[in-house]
Amino acid sequence: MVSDSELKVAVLGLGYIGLPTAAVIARTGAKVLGVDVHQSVVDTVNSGRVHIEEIDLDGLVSGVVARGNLRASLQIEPADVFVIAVPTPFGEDHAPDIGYVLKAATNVAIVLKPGDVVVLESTSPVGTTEKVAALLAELRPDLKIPGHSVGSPDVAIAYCPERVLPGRILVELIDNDRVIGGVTPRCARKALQFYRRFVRGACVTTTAKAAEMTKLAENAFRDVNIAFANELSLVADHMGVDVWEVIRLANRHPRVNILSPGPGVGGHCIAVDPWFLVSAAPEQTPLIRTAREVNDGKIEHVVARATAMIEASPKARVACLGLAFKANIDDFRESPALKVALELARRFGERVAIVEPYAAVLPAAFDGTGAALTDIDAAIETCGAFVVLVDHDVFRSIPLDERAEKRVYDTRGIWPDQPQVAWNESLRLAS
Ligand code: SAJ
Repeated sequence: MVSDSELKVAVLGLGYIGLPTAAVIARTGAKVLGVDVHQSVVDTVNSGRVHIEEIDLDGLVSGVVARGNLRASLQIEPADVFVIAVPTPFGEDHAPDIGYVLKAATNVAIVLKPGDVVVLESTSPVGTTEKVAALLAELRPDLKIPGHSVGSPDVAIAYCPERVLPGRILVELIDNDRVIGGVTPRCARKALQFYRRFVRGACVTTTAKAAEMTKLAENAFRDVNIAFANELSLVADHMGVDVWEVIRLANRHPRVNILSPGPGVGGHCIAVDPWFLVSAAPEQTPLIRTAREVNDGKIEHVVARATAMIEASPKARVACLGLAFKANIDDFRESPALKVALELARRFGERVAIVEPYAAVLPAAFDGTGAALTDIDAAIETCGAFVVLVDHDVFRSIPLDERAEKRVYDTRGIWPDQPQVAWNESLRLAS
């Protein structure tokens, strides 16, 4: 096995997963090349800076770039290990699009040589890693590709899903257990030797298909559980009961652990991945599909209740707190908070103040609505109504005396001490 400092790794895709992964591998002393299709990303990384917000990532990247262990390029180069971390979006019909994965594999094929290891980390429909192997076999008939040749194969191909939580990526990249699925058991063993270099958690080997489905199962599990909490919040709103109190009390049961309702489920993972299972096995997935629909439907419910509160306070300016898809991050992808705030901005225009400490300017979608980006102190001074959409720490820390007189619709339950006042009745009627 080559030493860490001799190892050459190419990471394809320098996004939320690829860049931290490349930096963590570079920290072991390996020579890492990050490959991305965007010149701006390549330039940013080569100057030692980052294009995404993630705790401690900027310091890590500037250090490994300065030491010459990480550099970025538009072009692939030969390496010992290739890690594919590109997006797998879905189309209008919720069918997954593995085009970027196949494009990355086509790139790898150009420089692949005997002894190399290829690992796919992108969340992918079951069977994708075998498609990657088939593509490599087609493009490189000179190499013995596992599953497509007899005798000992020249390269190893495996699937190892990322499992990191945005906001904790650098910690979880090291500490989380990893599931490593090989196209063959030998492939899994080769990939395991690579992950052992930087992962402290357990590395468990299996087949590529089982690893692919495991990743989808993890995110579908969370989606279904959040959908349960969101459905409870609909029932509680309908009944005029405080859902947060009910959940706190129910969770005192030793075998109950209800998650938190919110304005819906966002991000590029949990709101997307369950569809990969549904589209592959529609007849077998009524629960997973319904959970997706419940979580997406929560957005409309929140808009209706917020609208009722705003109409019941005709003179007040309204502050929408948060646009991010979850607390303490700058990621607005698939964000239910953004969708709700945008709809309220369209309905109530200049009355709406958007408070988002992680945004320097309002997203372009707000152009022409009349809503303005406002800081939290100005919002407290000028707004009479608050719609809490994201549980950022800075919102959570606002003491009661600064908001006791406000009308509040708190979709995240961050202010349990907020007085319940009569206008809540109008919210109940809207649900
Ligand atoms: N949410 C709730 N209520 C909760 C928990 C979350 O409404 O009780 C919402 C959040 O506000 C957010 C969405 O769900 O809008 C997703 O947030 P999250 O923190 O649950 O998950 P992600 O999308 O940031 O990361 C998930 C993680 N998967 C699991 O926890 C099973 C992470 O480990 C994965 O690596 C990541 O997806 C991914 O990349 O697949």
